[in-house]
Amino acid sequence: AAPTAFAAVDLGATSGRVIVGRVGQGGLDLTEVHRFPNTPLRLPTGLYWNLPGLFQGVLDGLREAAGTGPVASVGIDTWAVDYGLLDADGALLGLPHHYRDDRTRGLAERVRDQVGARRLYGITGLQHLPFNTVFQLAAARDSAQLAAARTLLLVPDLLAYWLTGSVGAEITNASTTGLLDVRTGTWSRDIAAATGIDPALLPPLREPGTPAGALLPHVTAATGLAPGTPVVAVASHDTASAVAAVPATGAGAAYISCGTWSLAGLELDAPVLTEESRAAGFTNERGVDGTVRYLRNIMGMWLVEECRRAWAAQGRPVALAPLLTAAAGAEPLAALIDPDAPEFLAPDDMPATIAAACVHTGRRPPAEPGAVIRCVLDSLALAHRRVLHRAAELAGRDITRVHLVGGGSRNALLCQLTADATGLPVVAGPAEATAIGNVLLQARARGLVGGLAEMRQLVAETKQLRHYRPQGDGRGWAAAEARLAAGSGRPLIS
Ligand code: LRH
Repeated sequence: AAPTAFAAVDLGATSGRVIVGRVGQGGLDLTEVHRFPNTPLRLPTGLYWNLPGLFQGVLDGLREAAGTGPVASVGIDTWAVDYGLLDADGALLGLPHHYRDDRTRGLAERVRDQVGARRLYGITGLQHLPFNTVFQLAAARDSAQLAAARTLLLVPDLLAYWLTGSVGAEITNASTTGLLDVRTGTWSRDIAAATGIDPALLPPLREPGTPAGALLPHVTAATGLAPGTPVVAVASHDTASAVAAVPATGAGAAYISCGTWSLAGLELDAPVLTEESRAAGFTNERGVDGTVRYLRNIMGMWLVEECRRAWAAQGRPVALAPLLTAAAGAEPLAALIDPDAPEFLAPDDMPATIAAACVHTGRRPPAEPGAVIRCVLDSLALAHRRVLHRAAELAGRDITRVHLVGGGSRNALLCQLTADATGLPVVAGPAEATAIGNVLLQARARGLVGGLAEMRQLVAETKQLRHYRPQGDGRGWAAAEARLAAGSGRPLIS
């Protein structure tokens, strides 16, 4: 039989894409058919996603997908936590806020302390991040918008609703809201009550691989896809899709899903909800088949991208390849930052913010762009080391290798530095893990592939992976970590 084609919609913080994935006869083949920018909108009331614009990009991409031949189904994944609200008529009440909007700063800590940090963690298992949905809703508590709202839809569920008219909450992404009970996999009435959120806003949960409706007639007319084409709930949290496609076979694997964020951790079959784990800032998000993504968010390539954006505004050259060559030649471990310091979440001027952080920890700030990028990559590698070693301790696991997937896996310098810093071999790729996870969940819903292990085997067999061996004895990294912690005046991870 000919391979079956699936359309994967994958929206990231800076761009969206539609990919056609063909699965069959032991093959797995991806073609990007459309890519469009995702540019946040700054309005008087805050920072937003231009969701109607993104939806148009999705429709354009689906039309391209239809142009390649029959498409069996559509799946959607995006970044986590952000949502839109529907009124009683099913109309969207305003644009979704961007998670980097600053309206939850300070408030998130207050809500956490009111409800109780341990109680929140014991139920939701989530790393405290100021933008978790529960805190965004707390910031909207007295708004006219929330008063009119009847349904909350996370971004991929909202796009699926616009495509199908059908409403649901896919569970991997629901697990990032701070409103899901990670132990039972159901919405937590307890947390909703404690934070004053009406539980009626929260739609029925969907497991990845289950139906999410069929394309509406006006959508099939606009795209050329066949009438009744199903939308499948994939692992709609992009990180969940990426982890599902990590080509790990056997025990001992850790992963880093590296794009705008670096999500570093382990796949477990049960959450770790201890006080130590909470204090160390680990999250227990839900993965495919009830697995747990035990990881920590690390500020990832955002740091690099924001430097490039600032330099571009100054008319300086910002092509990535020459910057990485310059970074490779720059002095190692000269300047270091804690990438997770809150000032890096949404600064006006990233290079200046990095320089100020170096001064604060008593280091000479990097001057040239190459040195700035080296500072960022060294600091990310050090954060990978810190987080993976702590994850292994807290989960009682041994790590023997690191799978680095996502766009960051194309960055050979970052891969090598991560191997050196962690002292572990790094297997890099695939860069398009998220789209692959999206496609494979759809293929699985059709019975074309089996469980997670079989999906990963297929990725390992069909994708080109690169291997990085650790160099050096790691002593330089240990000393750098100690220096950074001393300069920061606080532990970098507890
Ligand atoms: C990565 C990601 C991450 C979330 C963040 C908001 O794209 O989904 O897993 O924490 O965006």
